[in-house]
Amino acid sequence: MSAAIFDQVRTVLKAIEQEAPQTPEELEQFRIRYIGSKNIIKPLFDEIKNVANEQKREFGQLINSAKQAAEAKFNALKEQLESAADAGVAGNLDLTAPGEPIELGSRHPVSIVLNRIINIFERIGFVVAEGPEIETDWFNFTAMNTPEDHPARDMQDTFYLKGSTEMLLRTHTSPVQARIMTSQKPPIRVIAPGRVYRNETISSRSHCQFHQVEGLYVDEGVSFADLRQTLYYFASEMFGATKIRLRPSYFPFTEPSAEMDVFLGTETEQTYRLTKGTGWLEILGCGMVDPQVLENCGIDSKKYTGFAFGMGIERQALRLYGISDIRSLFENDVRFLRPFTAVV
Ligand code: 2NM
Repeated sequence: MSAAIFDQVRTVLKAIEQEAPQTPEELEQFRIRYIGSKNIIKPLFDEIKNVANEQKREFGQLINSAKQAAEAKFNALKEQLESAADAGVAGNLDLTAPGEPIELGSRHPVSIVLNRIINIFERIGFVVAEGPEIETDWFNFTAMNTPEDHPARDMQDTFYLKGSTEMLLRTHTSPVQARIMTSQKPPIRVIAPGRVYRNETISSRSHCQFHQVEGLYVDEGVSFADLRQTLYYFASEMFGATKIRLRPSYFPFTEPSAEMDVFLGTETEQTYRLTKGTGWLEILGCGMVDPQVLENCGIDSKKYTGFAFGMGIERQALRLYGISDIRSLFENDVRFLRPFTAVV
């Protein structure tokens, strides 16, 4: 009885040694037969109870050696087949084949316009300043002299963070200037470009997120004449304008406040349409920084004065490129955006 069982195991062992699977499919058959959950070695372990006591140890070792032989052979063959497969892939590669073409991107019209504006102001000593888009009520409104009951603070116009009356998405980039003024001493000459957020529910054409650039100059003796000359320089560089005009306006953070128009004339069809036949185009808002704003930010308003201005970028981009629908600036369809590459 015992001898027959021993022979049976030896036969299995010999079979394992003679097996020579060549393909992944054959190797899988090998695995199922000798290693898988229904392998043919497993039942042999049960035979141990039929083996004479003094031979049990030897029998156990014999079965284990069959089991180990199966596993060792499987692992070795598996590795061989895998490295052969890798070599096959490498062998099939045509290293001289032309590569996939890399498509070049292009600058977004908003970036092009923004970069031009920044560049114009950098040439006269302004430096770019940035700040967080999630702001506190204080930096966005209170520092900017916007009273508690001002309509801009309304939930209808401003996105507050969920459950908060204190944290909001900035509605302009003025909080960037407020942060600069509270942390630096004049002279301050900054230009603050960035994304701003307003809750515009009026129509599908109005957008809740757009880009703005604001400028600020604070020093001893900064005057309205400095404001006017700086903005004239900007208008001539940006639009080739030869004339500007300032019309009285109102902002909570400036006094006096003004709106600047540039003269483009009505010579061409485009300028006629753009200026509605008047030759004048409204570009930006500006003014002398309200002394209260300076004081709110810890700057002595008896010693220092400042001017500031701000404009929306999308609006300028639409005009400069004759784009008729603002939504095309947000859809990021490359077929629309690519033609602007040339204008960088
Ligand atoms: C505008 C118009 C007028 C402005 C004011 C300030 C600050 F921080 F100095 F008070 N920053 N930007 C300002 C002034 C912005 O945007 C139409």
